[in-house]
Amino acid sequence: MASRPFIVGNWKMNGTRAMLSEARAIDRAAQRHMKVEVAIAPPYTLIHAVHREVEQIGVGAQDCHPGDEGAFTGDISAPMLADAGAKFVIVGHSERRQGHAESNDLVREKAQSALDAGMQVIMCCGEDAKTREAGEAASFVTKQLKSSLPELDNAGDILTVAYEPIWAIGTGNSATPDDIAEMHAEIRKLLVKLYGEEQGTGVRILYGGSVNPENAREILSTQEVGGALVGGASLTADSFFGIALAA
Ligand code: G2H
Repeated sequence: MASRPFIVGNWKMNGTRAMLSEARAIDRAAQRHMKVEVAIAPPYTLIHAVHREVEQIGVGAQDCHPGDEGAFTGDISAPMLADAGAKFVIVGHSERRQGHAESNDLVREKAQSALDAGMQVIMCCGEDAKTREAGEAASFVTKQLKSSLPELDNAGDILTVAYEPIWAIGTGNSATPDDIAEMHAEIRKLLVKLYGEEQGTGVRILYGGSVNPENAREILSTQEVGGALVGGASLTADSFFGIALAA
């Protein structure tokens, strides 16, 4: 089980081949800072090209279809992603759960499909502002995760959880260290309950939501934070590595 901080860039729907130079720069920086595990999830169209260009960093996808192949116009399956060079798949991001009405069941099927194709999974979870204001953030996230996570014998080796409060995503307002610590402790409790002490404690829990080079040190030194899932600030090597260096 890896214990290095894990810093993952989620490029979302950003990036053409012109961005390959940023991927190369991130890779060069990662080769100089081996104490941090670095990965990026570019859009589908760049996965293979990034995979071919980099040596050190991991390359993953932002989503996958739950099936292997078939008449699903516009979709991409997990085996196709693995074939393109992806080593992990992000599933259950709130921009998929909300914007594409993805249920917990569908997210779990996608996670299983990615694992069956030999990739790792980054499982996202997080509450919206209304749920937090109602004091129900912890129970919501626990239920969401419980229904989204697949059964696993070796969770510590193949699963990462990313806590991303929806109200913090792309807003510039990250959650406070206290809120993050409290939620990550709840998530850890659930992981140990589901997967047992050894495997449950081996799963890294990332924080995501407006992480940037300025707030990264405080967030990454918070209890039970094993790294960060970074959106906007992962689009240039300078800002992304500013975060990785804070780890
Ligand atoms: C949360 C995060 C990356 P940002 O979605 O997954 O995005 O860092 O832009 O808030």
